[in-house]
Amino acid sequence: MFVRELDSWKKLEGHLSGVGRAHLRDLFRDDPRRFERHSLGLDELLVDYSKQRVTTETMTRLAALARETAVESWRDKMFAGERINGTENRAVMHVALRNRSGRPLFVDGRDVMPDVLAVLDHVRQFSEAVRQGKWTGYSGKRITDVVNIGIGGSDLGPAMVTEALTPYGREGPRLHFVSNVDGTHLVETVRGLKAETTLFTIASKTFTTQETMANARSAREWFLGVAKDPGHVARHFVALSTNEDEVRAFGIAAEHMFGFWDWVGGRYSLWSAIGLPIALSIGFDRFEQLLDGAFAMDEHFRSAPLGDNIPVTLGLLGIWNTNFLGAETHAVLPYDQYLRRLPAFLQQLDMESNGKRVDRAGQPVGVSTGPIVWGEPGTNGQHAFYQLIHQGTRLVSCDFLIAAETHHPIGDHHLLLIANCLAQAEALAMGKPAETVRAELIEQGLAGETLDRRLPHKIFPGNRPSTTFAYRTLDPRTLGMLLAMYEHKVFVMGAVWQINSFDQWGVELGKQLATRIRPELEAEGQVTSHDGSTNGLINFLKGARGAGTH
Ligand code: G6Q
Repeated sequence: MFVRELDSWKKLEGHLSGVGRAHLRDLFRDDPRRFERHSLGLDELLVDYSKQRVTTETMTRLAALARETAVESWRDKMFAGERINGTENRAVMHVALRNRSGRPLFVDGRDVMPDVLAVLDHVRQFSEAVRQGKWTGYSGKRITDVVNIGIGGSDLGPAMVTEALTPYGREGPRLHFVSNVDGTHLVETVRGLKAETTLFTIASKTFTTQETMANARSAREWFLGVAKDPGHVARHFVALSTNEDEVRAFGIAAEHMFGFWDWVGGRYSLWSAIGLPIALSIGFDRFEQLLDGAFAMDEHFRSAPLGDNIPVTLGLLGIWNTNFLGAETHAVLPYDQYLRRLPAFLQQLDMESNGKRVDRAGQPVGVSTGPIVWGEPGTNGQHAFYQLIHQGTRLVSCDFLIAAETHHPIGDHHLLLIANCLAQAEALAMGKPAETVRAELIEQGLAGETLDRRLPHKIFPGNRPSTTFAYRTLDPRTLGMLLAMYEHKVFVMGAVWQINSFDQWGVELGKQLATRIRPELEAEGQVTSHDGSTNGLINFLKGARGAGTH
């Protein structure tokens, strides 16, 4: 049944006309306990969603939607290793990668935990050997720099996490990430690095991704340009992959491969061997703390009742904002410089998972699905795009993230950071009504027509929904909790829309398209095999790069 035809959906539409008129100002005024009622906690994480445009009744009705779309049963299927990724006929078991309970988890009747633990042990041994200087480069010197070559899911997670946990990575090697096939990325990254002290981790689930393989080949060439002896490659190149044959064909021996499995989706893979760069950076014990945090969130997601369940609540609020209040985009606003790459990571997680137009049965979903996710750290964004969120014509839902304690307590910076974060969320919710603006303008000495002309420009309508995530400090465990929370939020939204959040045919298309044009760029003569625009562009670029056909 189409989601919009469900009884609970229709009831939410009816409910909207009442609550849609309510302003957050009034909701807070009318309910002094609104914060307690609409905030949730887990360990050191506080999730305040009282600035979302909901009432207790909205939440009850949203929970009814979750029940009618069988969110809990889909969640249980995921944990039970069922092949819920229907179009690829795969299980979705990233939760096994951080299953710290000692309980078995099964895919096709086989406990996957022994394999998971064996790879974790391999990651531990290798990361410790590199960090302790026992694994050296070909000249016997310790590894000082690690360059991860991977793209998409094989890049964004480790890149974001290692940056987020920079304070924990000071004793490890320096980490670098090369993803773009644009040669600039590799060249600028290895500039200044020494081949004898650089380790490359080639991260690719398939080990066939065009960009990654091109970068890996060029990295090997750069390395051999200095090291000369191909025998040295073994100490400087390791693979993180599911594809042993391709890894061997590239010249990396099986013992230098860190494996994972088809039930780990790329964008959910930072907990797997793809996390090796994280362990190299912060050390294995802290990598385990990251897993512990994710596991705590998994347990909560699995067991907390719908109304107290953080990922379920966030997912349902996402549905409410997207489908009922009409928000088309969702801004991720970490007030934490170390979370600079979180918006990019969540952009992939959310948009690749829920950017789908048909449901599991292949029928058009009939309602808007995954929002456009974007963002920047605060306070930078305040001096740029917040204007549109405050006074533009679109509704943008926002996530604010803020730590109570900073890693760098200099001056009163952190108090300023907290103050800005809270002030923005408050202003977005409460706005500034005409009466307040009028009083301010009068106080500034304005009157009559001048005042009237100025007034509308200075009104802030408010009623902009946001959730604030507050935590003690950004440590590995808290980051693990936050990331697992977002993974499950995306899961819940996909389950409500009845879509497959775990395939990515749009990405696969991208992997095929360029292979056709690539040879045409070098072929003699004008290209005529595409549409007029593509032909024109190909022929212009061929001409401009001296291929002599334009
Ligand atoms: C993630 C996507 C995609 C993928 C990259 C890299 O969920 O499938 O971003 O991670 O295309 O793929 P490989 O790891 O196979 O190189």
